[in-house]
Amino acid sequence: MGTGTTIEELDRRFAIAGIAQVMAGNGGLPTVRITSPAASAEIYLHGAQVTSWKPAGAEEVIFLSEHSRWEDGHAIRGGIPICFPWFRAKADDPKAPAHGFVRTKAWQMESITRDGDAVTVSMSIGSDESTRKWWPGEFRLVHRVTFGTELKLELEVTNTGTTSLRLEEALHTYHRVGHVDNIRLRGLDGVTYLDNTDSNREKMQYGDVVLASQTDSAYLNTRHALELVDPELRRRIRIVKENSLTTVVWNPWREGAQSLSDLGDDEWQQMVCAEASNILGFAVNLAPGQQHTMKASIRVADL
Ligand code: TA6
Repeated sequence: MGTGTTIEELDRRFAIAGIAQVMAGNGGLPTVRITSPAASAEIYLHGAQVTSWKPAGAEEVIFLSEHSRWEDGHAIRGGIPICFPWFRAKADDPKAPAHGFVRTKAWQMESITRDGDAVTVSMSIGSDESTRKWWPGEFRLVHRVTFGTELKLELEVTNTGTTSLRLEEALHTYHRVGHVDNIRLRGLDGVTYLDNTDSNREKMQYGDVVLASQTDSAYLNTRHALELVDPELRRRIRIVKENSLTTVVWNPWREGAQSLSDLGDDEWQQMVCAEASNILGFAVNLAPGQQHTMKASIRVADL
């Protein structure tokens, strides 16, 4: 259903009584609010961005900044932004929006379905005049998210054109943590990474990732699952991914947070980004008509 559709029409068309409702969220932006026996959650049409997931009996898993902007043309700070079709700055065009153009605009609602207590929301976006301004690719992108005792994300891209595409992608997940000083990220031991805080120098990870300063690391050629161990929130977050060969770990720390107007000066302490992705030398090449789906799933367990 088109982006010009009113929230009332979207709700009439897609809502599932008592389980999933389309309503005006922050900034009046259309959002799907889910309240099922398995989880409560929220996903905005703006960027098809998950902004909350709380499995029954557990605390909020996703970090969302209280200083986020909620308007067309701007990215939501927190949640799970989708970076596509490039990551960070566009290599050949510094004026292009960071992390691509799909996180700053409204997607189309495709469907809301229920399977037991799990609810799946699908949204899509495709190439048009506004995307061709930055990138010639013809594409259709679908974000399919299942909210239940597990959070499952699928980012499916189809090359709808007649020429091959080379694209980068990331599910830029902001995890809410007790305190970033005390967490450990397992699953990257022995993996090579590029340190973006040190001129992308190539380094080797030894043991768990422990954050003690600004961190912006791209782990290369890794399919490994991650485990985020959080002693303060007494939980482990298991992140499993598919068709993803890079993992980015990011925290701006104090100094980086001060340069971000949409992140509170102390909020960096309650977040860490762990991003299933395909970036840099692991960008995806897609022939005409071809489709590629990157998947990630998140599960919470007690420590
Ligand atoms: O994922 C890490 C990163 O690429 C960092 O380089 C940093 O820029 C971060 O994303 C946030 O980017 P944003 O454009 O959302 O401010």
